[in-house]
Amino acid sequence: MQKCLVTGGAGFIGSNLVERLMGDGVQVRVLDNLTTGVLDNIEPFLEDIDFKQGDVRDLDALQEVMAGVEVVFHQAAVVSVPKSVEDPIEAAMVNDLGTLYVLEAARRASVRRVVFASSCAVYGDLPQLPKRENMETRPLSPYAASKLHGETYALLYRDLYGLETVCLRYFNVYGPKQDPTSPYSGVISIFMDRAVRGELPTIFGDGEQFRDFVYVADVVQANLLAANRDNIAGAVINLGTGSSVTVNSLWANISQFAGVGGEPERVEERPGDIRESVADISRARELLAYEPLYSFEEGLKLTWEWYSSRSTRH
Ligand code: UD2
Repeated sequence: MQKCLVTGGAGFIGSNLVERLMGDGVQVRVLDNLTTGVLDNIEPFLEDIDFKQGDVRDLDALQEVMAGVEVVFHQAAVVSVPKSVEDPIEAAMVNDLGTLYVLEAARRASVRRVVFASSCAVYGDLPQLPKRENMETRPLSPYAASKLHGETYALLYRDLYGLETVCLRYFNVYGPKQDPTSPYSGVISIFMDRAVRGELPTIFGDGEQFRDFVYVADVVQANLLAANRDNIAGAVINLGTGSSVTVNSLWANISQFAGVGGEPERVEERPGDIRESVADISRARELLAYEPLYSFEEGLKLTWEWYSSRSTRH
């Protein structure tokens, strides 16, 4: 891969991807409208990447940044489920139409492959576990619907136009650069942020609900594999670790790093919360030769180091 484009490259996952691509010597372009992404995330690379502030709803801007690009990593999106419920039109404009524009600009620019950031949200709360890609989908939010629509378009572009597309269904991604400031931020970023201040978190429900938490460097690794492996065009692939951790044990781990004692506040279960989620990652193993490289303990330790160093800088 010589030249690539990362949409949403100033966001949490996008900026981690940019960092790795730069380390690998790839020429990187970033398109980000800086709505949720921040330049701070890519500040060390700004001189060496081709950064354009722009929106995926702008086909002209997309065509401009797509010229000469071999691979597109499409990470830009309205990433908040509750925001998508508040404003489903905006979510559809950015996530549905924006993805269609990205695919169309890629087709026009003869891009080789587009890797699309989809989500485990497409499964909804159907009870079967672990989640496998051939299971029924049931989006419960405009966000989830938009990710499923993005997958549909990606497959369509492969079938109609021969554009190689690969969809990765991210489970609960965590790690450095995840923004903890919104009430809907990822639980690990919120717990870390509390812990560095010596504060206790709030746990919704009994805390025995569990998630498949995947460290961002493994998500980056999988994106690179998805960009480079042969014969995977048209694939939809779960991206998790295959194991799960409860919210209670998550806090137990973080409170140990932080040396924060005491009982977290416990409140009612969050409405609409999914009780249990874990990925079957056989397909990722088979098609991508993907193997998570970071255990939960390692990922959590690296994440803790990042949040604690950030708090001393600010
Ligand atoms: C994740 C994704 C979301 C969507 C969804 C699909 C993130 C940040 N969100 O939502 O985009 O794809 O999966 O199912 O990855 N919790 C607490 N206290 C807190 C915050 C959270 O107890 O202060 C609990 C929460 O009730 C939930 C768990 O932690 O049971 C995980 O919450 P989350 O918001 O990090 O992620 P999730 O799985 O709801």
